[in-house]
Amino acid sequence: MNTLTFPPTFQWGVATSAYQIEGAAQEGGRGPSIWDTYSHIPGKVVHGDTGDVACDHYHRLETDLDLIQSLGVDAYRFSIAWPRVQPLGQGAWNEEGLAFYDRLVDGLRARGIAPHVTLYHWDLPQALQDQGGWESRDTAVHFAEYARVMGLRLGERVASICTHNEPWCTAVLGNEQGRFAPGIQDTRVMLRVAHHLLLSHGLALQAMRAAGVSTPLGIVLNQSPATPATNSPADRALAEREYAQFVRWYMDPLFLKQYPQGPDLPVCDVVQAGDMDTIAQPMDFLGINYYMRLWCSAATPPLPAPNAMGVSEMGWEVYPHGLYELLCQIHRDYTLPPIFITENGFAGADTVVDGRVVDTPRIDYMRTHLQALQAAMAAGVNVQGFFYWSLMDNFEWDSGYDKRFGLFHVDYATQTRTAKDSAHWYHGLIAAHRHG
Ligand code: IFM
Repeated sequence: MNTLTFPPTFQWGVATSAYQIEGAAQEGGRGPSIWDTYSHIPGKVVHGDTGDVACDHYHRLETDLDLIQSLGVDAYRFSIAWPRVQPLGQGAWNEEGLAFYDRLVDGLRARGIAPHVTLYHWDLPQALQDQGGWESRDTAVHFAEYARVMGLRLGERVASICTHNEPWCTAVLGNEQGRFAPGIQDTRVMLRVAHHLLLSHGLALQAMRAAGVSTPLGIVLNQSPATPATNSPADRALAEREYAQFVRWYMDPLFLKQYPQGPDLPVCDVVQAGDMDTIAQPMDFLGINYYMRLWCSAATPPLPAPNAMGVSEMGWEVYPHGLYELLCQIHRDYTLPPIFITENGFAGADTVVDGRVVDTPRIDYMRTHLQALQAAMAAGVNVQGFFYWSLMDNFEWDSGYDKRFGLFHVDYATQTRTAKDSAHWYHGLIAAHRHG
């Protein structure tokens, strides 16, 4: 641990999202989201799991706030369920839902923890999906109004507001691969969705700023460097293409006002005059979620990744150096605002034995990724904080409750939270920084 030294102003945090922890899916006036619909379709989620109850966080807010505080973190990143505050995604607001987030924000502040808000972590109101979802430009307009209202309601009490979490996942997993809600498999739709997500981000920043919201505003992107499996032209071309579709498809519009272009790259058919200017609003911060690299082999069958440092329960290669590579690359390619690592985490086969969860691989994952982060900062990348994903085990989308990312183990039968060894390790790391 003593090899990890971060500046005294560095923000240590943990992250969650609404659908993954809240539960209370039909309570407090909440409307249905696309994940309620999707998770209830047989065969879509492992074991037929849904977010109906999840971690029951909605009912356990106060004790969960104490849990967060027990880690000694500076910051907590959470998302607002749009259908909880505006059940149809347009029109009437739900005061009971708004009051829940008031309590969350005020409870964090009372404990000395800075709230970091995400407006969209994939739970689109079903009523908007019924009108075309993100394929429709109107959804971007509704999102900007939602952002304006939330910015006015919470802005003065929170440390940051980010528009979208991982738009690549919404676009590609939800609308091209059909693995996530709403379960569409159509590349043309995916491209339209990606564009309207980016447009909605720009419109939301404009709307919040025009309303006088002075909170730091940004977006969160999942990013990975792309490694060609060999030095062959085919592998290198594949790596370039995958990087363009995964990273540059979002970064270039946001920072260079254009989509990547090339013979192998698709073209989006809904871009209107002025859209790229709208998308490229100045940002106060950029959130990066890093889990693994893109391993690119054009061979049939593909050459396997080396997996020298193992794989997580998700089957994801553990590759901490990729965080360093990625941060240095985007630092070279763009003029960036301050960066936060808004997610980084490990899914392990965690079990409680005699009240303890020994999760050494997670501690190794955190330590090695923080070392890579430290190296990137030493190389000049401006990173101001790190949020571990996740505070506690939760609903891992199409993997249901099978995959455990948390610092706290959750027994879903009893809703008992148990601190894993990694929670104690993280607490110690933060305390060591605090006390110099
Ligand atoms: O659980 C997800 C989260 O919702 C978004 N980023 C990746 C995490 C792990 O898959």
